[in-house]
Parts: sequence; C-alpha cells; structure tokens
Amino acid sequence: MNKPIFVTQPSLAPLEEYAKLLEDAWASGILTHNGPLMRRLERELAAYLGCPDLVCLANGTCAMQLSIRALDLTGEIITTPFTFIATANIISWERCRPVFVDIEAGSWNMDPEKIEAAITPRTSAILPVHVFSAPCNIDRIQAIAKHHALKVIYDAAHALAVNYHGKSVLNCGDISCVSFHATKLFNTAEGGGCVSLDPGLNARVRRLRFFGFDENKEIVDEGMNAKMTEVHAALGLANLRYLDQVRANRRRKYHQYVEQLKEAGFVKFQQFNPEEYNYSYMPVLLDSEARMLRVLGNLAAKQITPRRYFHPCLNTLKHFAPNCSLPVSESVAARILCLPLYDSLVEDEIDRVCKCVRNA
Ligand code: T4K
Repeated sequence: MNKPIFVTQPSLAPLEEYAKLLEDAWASGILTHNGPLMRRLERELAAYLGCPDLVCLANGTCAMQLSIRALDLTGEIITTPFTFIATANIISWERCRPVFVDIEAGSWNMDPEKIEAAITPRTSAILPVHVFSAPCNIDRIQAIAKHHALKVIYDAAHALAVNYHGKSVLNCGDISCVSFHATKLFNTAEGGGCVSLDPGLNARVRRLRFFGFDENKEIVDEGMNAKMTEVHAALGLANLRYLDQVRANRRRKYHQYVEQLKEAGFVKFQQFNPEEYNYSYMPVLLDSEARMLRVLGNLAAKQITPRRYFHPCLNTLKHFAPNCSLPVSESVAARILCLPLYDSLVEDEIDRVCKCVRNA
C-alpha cells in the first residue's frame, strides 16, 4: 500500500538548526513583542528579496487587513474572484465591499482591461492577486490606479522570491502582502509580511500590529495584535537558508509534471514568464469540469489528494452578492486542480499522479 500523498507538505530546515536559533530566546525569556529574532528575520528577508524593508506579521490575512487600515481605505475595493477566500473576506471584514472583475484566460490573474468598467465614485483601491506566484500585469494596473487616484495592495501571498522586470515583485504598488503559512514556499508555520517603499506606511503597519504603540510605547494609533513571535521567526530564519534549494527543487518537479502531461490534449498549464515564477504550486486546467472530477476520482482511489485551488469562484458566493457573472473566472475555477508539489515528493509519486491524470 502506497502512503497517502497530499497537495503539499511544509519545507523544513533540519530540526537542530531551528533548535539552535531558539537557544537565545530560551536564555533571555523573550518570546514575542518584536523581539531580536523577528527583527533579524525582517532584515534578512528584506536583504534576500531586495526590498528596502519588510514588516513581519502573524499571517498573510492580517497583512492585508493592516494594509487596508494603514491606507485608510473605505467603500469599494476591486479584486479578483479567482483567489483564496481570505482575499475577499478581509475586504468585507474591514467593512469595505469587494467588487470582482474577471481574469485573463492564460495567466488567471485579474484582467486589467476589465478594471475601469468596475470603478465607481466609491472605489478606493485595487487589490489584485499574483496567483500561484505569476505577477499580474502590474504596469497596466499601476497606470489605471494612477489615472483614477486609487491605491493598490497586491495580495502576494504566493509570490515570495519572485521578480518583476528584474526586481522583487513585492516592491510594486502601495503595499504588497505575503504569506509564510506552512503550505507556502517559505514558511514560519503561521506568518506573513507587508512590504512598502513608503517608510511612513511601514512605520504605520508596525504600530498597527502592536496595539497602536509607537517605539516609545506611546499609544498613537488604533492598533491590534498581529505580531510574529520569536518561535515563528526562528523557524523563518532556519528555513530561509534553504529557500534557494527549495525553489530549485520545486522547479525541477514542476517540469517533470509538464513533461508527463503535455501530450495529454486535455491539460493546460498556467502561462507565465519562467524568470518570474517560484513554482510553489502545480496548477493544471482540465478541458471540462467532468474531466476534472474524473481526475479527482482517479487520484482519490490512490489516496492522492490534490486541491481545487480556487473553487468556488468567489463572485458566486451569496455573502458577496450582488456581483455579476464572470465567465472566465467561473470556467477556470470549475476546471482547475492543484496537483501535489513539495520538497519530499519523489519522482515515482509524480509518475503515479500523472498516470491518474492521463487515465481520465
Ligand atoms: N491570499 C491568498 C491568495 C492565499 O492563497 C492565502 C492563503 C492568503 C491570502 C492568506 O494567507 P494566510 O493568512 O493563510 O497566511 C491553505 C492555507 O491554509 C492557506 O494559507 C493558503 N492560502 C491556501 C491556498 O491553502 P487549505 O485550507 O487548503 O489548507 P490545509 O490545511 O487543508 O492544507 C493543505 C494541505 O497541506 C493538507 O492536505 C496537508 C498539508 N499541510 C497543511 C498544514 C496546515 C501540512 O502538511 N502541514 C500543515 O501544517 O488552505
């Protein structure tokens, strides 16, 4: 009997390296409140990514929440329906209304040509997602935002260690939000971060994550608790040393999948620039929902669980109504499947997954 295969598994540094990093925390008893390990992780990540600064937070969802707050957004925020529920939920959670626009058929990212029709006097921002790490058409989105005086927050949950025009994609827009969840390319178990080129915004996000305290512990803003602990930061520091290796490994496995599936006439892959992708997911688009369900059944019979990232299409959820029908997003969401992709996945397992797909 083969062991079950899940859509992903965390990439983890050797346990001894993690434990070593925790020795100082054990000695000092400092476990949280913007401690030395978290500040070191902020510096090391910013340097690794080529960003001037990075603010570590408790998770990627609160990175978006604090960004909405830091920019004082209200009213309507234009976003994509082809994303994880967190993106749209946090807009509503912050008492704004998500307005969905359709995606491009090849990149599965927000279609910039559909944005202007969705802008109203109530629109305050655009919140696109770099889905599966492929950068959106940022040049076009920024031009539209500038023309209409809108803010831009990028949900870059998937897009750590991705460049756009040779520079970190996280340096784009007013703020970019990353996730360091256990299932991501780089993880701190739970965690996330905000990147902005505006030092004032970074300072505000830092205050918002810490109850509104400034550096002198004066209450200067209406904040909450979104701090990253030392225990999480240590895991990040340990894992960061392996990030290049993890990315290269996943890239190799991604191509093994493509080699085995490209001849199957019913499988399509995401369109992206290979220099601007981090290979954290293995999304495949089947030619019909019926075929996708057959693939799912074949895999389930072998104890292999892929994920329908992202289904359902968020504009179809009742609590976001009224929203119009968005044919490209709905069609992609009905036929997409993310196949298993992670460090310890071996070639034989990829072969088994591909066989199930081809047999559908
Ligand atoms: N924006 C976008 C576009 C996102 O995709 C996400 C999160 C966010 C924002 C929000 O970021 P965070 O607030 O989460 O930092 C997972 C993740 O929980 C979620 O972070 C991620 N996107 C989403 C795409 O995937 P689920 O519900 O599929 O996770 P779960 O727990 O079912 O895990 C999937 C598989 O991973 C399991 O079958 C086994 C494996 N796994 C999972 C965990 C948690 C492990 O091996 N170890 C683990 O610790 O959402």
